[in-house]
Amino acid sequence: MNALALAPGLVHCPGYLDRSAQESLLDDIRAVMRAAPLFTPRMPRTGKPFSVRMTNCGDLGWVSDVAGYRYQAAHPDTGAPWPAMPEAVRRAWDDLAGYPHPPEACLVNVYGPDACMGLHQDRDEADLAAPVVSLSLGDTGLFRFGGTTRGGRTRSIRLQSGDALVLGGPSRLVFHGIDRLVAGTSTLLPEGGRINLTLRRVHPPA
Ligand code: MD3
Ligand code: FE
Repeated sequence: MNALALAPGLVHCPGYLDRSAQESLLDDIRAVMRAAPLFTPRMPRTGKPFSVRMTNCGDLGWVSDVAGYRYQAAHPDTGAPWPAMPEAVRRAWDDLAGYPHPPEACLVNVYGPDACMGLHQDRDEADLAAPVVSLSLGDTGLFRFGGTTRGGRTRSIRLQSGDALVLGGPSRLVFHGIDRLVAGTSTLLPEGGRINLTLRRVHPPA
């Protein structure tokens, strides 16, 4: 496996999933989206919608609405439990996370051609000892990351279809986001756009 350490605890694995593994994972995620339809998250307080739509699989899902950000066991619109995490998602965690407990949540972010995600930290998880593992499908996303305080210098890399990213240790709390997509860079999604999965541990192990 090709693994590039971009910062302590931040590892980029370009081409982690080959084309057939991407197609198979996409089938799994389409089934997740049928069971748990995409929802539009909103900013706490203001209610401003995100440009990215989301769903989840696994025991817990990340949601955001006017009341705040949180993990919960039920879909915010249907009230149904989240569908199970596909086997391939679990395998990627076991392969990449280096953490001896299974992921509890897999957030699925769906980007249309003009969607982006502003710089933020992921700190809604009580278990910050576990890494976050990200898998990218579809058009290339320009991923920006900085340090653990806002306003420092940042770097940017291209996340292509099939790439994995592991964010752990000193990089677990770095500021990061997606500036934009690069249209026409993948044929995986016929309609264009990008899907990103983030595999997360929420609670410290019992
Ligand atoms: C660095 N997603 O869902 S994935 C997110 O491509 C999120 O949809 C982006 O940021 C996306 O919160 C970026 C890469 C990523 C994911 C989680 C991280 C980077 C991270 C958690 C901590 C530090
Ligand atoms: Fe994030």
